[in-house]
Amino acid sequence: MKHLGVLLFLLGGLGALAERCEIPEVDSKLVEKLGQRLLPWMEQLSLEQLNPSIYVGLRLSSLKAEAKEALYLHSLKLHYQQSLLGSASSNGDDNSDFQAKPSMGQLALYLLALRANCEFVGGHKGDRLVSQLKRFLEDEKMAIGHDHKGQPHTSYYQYGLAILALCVHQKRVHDSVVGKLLHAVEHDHLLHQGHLSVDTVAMAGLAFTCLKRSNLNPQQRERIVLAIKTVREKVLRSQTPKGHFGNVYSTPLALQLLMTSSMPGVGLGTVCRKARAALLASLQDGAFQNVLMISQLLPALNHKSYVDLISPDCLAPRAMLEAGTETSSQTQAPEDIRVILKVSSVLPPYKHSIPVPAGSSLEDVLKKAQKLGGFRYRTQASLSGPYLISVMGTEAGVREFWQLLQAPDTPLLQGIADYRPKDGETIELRLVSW
Ligand code: B12
Repeated sequence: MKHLGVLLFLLGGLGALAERCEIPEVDSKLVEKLGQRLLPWMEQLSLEQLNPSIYVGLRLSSLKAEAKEALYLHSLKLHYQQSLLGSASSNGDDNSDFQAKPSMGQLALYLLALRANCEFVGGHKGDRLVSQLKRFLEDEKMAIGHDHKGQPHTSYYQYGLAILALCVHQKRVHDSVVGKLLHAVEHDHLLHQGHLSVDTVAMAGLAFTCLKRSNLNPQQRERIVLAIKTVREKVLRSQTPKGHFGNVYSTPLALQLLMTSSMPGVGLGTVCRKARAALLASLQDGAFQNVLMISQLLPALNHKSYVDLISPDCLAPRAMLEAGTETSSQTQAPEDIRVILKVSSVLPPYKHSIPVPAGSSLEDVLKKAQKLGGFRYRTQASLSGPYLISVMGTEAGVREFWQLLQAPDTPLLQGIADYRPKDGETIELRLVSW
């Protein structure tokens, strides 16, 4: 009888484990390699290059870069405060200084970075930043409108990020602001081009989880609890046969969300281990070169999420990162390949075969095409790298973007700086709505 009791207790324990998204530790060498890719970026200290997501990712990881980390936060403070609180107009939507002024989402990430260093935003300057972020959200709320028919100027991703950032600083936003994100979840509005955006859903889930834990909007508690359940289910349903949630690059945020709490009856442990295996395979294939992506992945590999920034553990032991010795094995000059570049969204349509050295990025292809003549493009710096904003003089308008596709119809999962086309591949740039 006693043995049966022990057995049931053990089985119960195993059951509880299966309901948590706990993934076995990943080889520390692999994690270190990922961290090392962030180091060169931490030496770029101009406003355009600064990336608060890198700082957040590192602080929530198992790695540290002590002196560099401190200097990086210092530069973030200097540049973000200067550009946000400087004399220029403060609404940020004036085209002329839009690029220089951090957006709503960038300001939110900056606040997450402060919290990752166990600081609460405060003082006169801090209060002004908080007010600015709240104003951004109010503007977005207006853009969505009373009838919820409109769209935020930025995206629901940034809307969720901003609520999350204020929440981890224990700053309350009005119920009506939270209400817009709740409505979007309740009515399946978190879509890109008609498809569920797993990153956006995961970000909304992280924001709601923070609100639930901090109890900042008690009047909406029931709706928040239900929305968390909804988004978690959506993320689970997005798992591909390989194991990713959505695609490889939305898996880190999805895991962050699933790690925030247990979920009975869905075999969460098994689901997350499958995702981990898929991520490891992608890591081995070299899929994680982009620093923003690495910054979202490192916390998940360390069993952390942005919600942990409610009360971060700044004394947690982390391994010191040393600069890596990744060397390229290429000794001879690479041979040339040809990439066919196609733009059908303009008149006359453009289609040319562009010779570039093997291993070139799509950005190298665009540069070469421009140099050869007959092709023009422009990019804008973003935290994910160069974002293509204009092709052949045609700039993407409101809710439009220049989509990157592998012909005939497969959207690329990487940007122009990271994607490396193969010999004979056709890449199309297509102006689409989202
Ligand atoms: C919203 C969003 C979009 C919107 C952006 C417009 C808008 N007004 O917000 C739309 C739908 C247009 C879009 C387009 C693309 N996106 Co997108 N996008 C996102 C999302 C959900 C949030 C970005 C964000 O706001 N970040 C927060 C703010 C504070 O950071 P930011 O740098 O200031 O934000 C700007 C950039 O992120 C830029 N942007 C958006 N996507 C991408 C992708 C790349 C590669 C670059 C360089 C820039 C960029 O738009 C943001 C607003 O200005 C992320 C998800 C994630 N996990 O990060 C995916 C994400 C970054 N996108 C991704 C991809 C692949 C693309 C596309 C390349 C898809 C394609 N085949 O064309 C294109 C970009 C093509 C181009 N012209 O260069 C991937 C990138 C993966 C990677 N390896 O780096 C992500 C992670 C989604 C995913 N899981 O696949 N995207």
